[in-house]
Amino acid sequence: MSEIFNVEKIKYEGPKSKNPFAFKYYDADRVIMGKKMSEHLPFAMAWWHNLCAEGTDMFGRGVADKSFGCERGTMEHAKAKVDAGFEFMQKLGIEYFCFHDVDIVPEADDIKETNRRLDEISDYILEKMNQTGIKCLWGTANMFSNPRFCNGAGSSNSAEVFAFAAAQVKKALDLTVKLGGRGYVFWGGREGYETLLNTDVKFEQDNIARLMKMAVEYGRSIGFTGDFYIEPKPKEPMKHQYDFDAATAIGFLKAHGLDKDFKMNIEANHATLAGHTFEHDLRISAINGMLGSIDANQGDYLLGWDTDEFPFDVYTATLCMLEVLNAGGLTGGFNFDAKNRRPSYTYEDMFIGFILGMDTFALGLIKAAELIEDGRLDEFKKERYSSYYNTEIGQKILSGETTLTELSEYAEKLGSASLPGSGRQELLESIVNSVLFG
Ligand code: XUL
Ligand code: CO
Repeated sequence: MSEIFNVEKIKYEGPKSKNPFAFKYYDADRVIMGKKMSEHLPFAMAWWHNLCAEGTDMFGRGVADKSFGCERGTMEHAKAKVDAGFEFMQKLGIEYFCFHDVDIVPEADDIKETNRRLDEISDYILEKMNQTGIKCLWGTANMFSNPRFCNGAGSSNSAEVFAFAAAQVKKALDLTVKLGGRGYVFWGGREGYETLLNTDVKFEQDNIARLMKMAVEYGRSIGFTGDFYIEPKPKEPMKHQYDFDAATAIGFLKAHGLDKDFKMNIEANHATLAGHTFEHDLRISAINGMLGSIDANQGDYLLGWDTDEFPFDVYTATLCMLEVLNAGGLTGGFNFDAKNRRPSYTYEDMFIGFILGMDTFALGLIKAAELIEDGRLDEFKKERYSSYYNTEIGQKILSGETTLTELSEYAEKLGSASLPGSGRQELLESIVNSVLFG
């Protein structure tokens, strides 16, 4: 088959390389803390951004040509996207992909025809997977683009729309199992609301949980053993999205008894839109045993919406990888839910975007491992809480053997408390800098 991209396989050339089509830091076989980089970093290509999105925005149509020589909206085009995607992933050494149902086929007016197309294309994808060894990280259903989902999917006010959402989830689960996906994602899409004046929040949230429970039941019944994920996002497209952030989504899952089957898929740009750092949402997920997967991208400090940029911020990537390493890794992977800036519209830019993202996370991994080996951050944190371990009263608090009365007597005896130890934030920040740049 003739090649689509006029780019050679991307190789590791090291930090001194000036070749735009080479990795400077991502060296798949390099071992860091006992594991290969490629195992620490199961990277995935997002079908939607990479093979579908042409740079359309509110003010203008697409500038990137993703027709791959075919008429858009045809099955021939859908197959050309498969060819392009697999060539692209192979050339970059990307081992996984993620997809929505409607990324891989054009949606028909009748869902029966859409499902037939999905069967046809998934046979073709499976063939390519078997030829290349490339795997599926996760699948999902797009329940936000079709106008029927204008009031949400599981949270829709229409039972008919709810049924169509359920039908899509069922089919997307079938596809995910067929393609051996590691996980299945629920991104809230339009699960949220614009105004309380017309919204029964409890009714809508209970219905979302009903849909998720049915998904778990059905998924397990067809042999899906992977994790279900919620991908939290605070706003956009709806003003209020129910899965605001990791803490909110985890609370929702626990309240509905879904926490055993679900984990989080944390997207960097969603965390920052929620007013958190990326690493904050990773930590909240990890301490709840729910750090599953990552949508690797970044936002823009000056823009208040989801810009889905390829990650270049090494500082953030380092703090992210610190969370991931401390949590013992991901059961999912690192999906580049990222797109080129609109003026970077060529095939070459697609490769350069991935090289940037993969190198950024590779550097983050290298530096996070160095920070762990350095040990000063961990040591400081241990010392910071030491009064709970090396004083009698501290031990009693931890073991639950004390009471408000006893603590009150303790405080009264002392009369006034000394200040807690210094947080030394600036020192810790300078340690991070010296490990990054020293
Ligand atoms: C939207 C977003 C989605 C999910 C999958 O902001 O991140 O692409 O990752 O539906
Ligand atoms: Co995402």
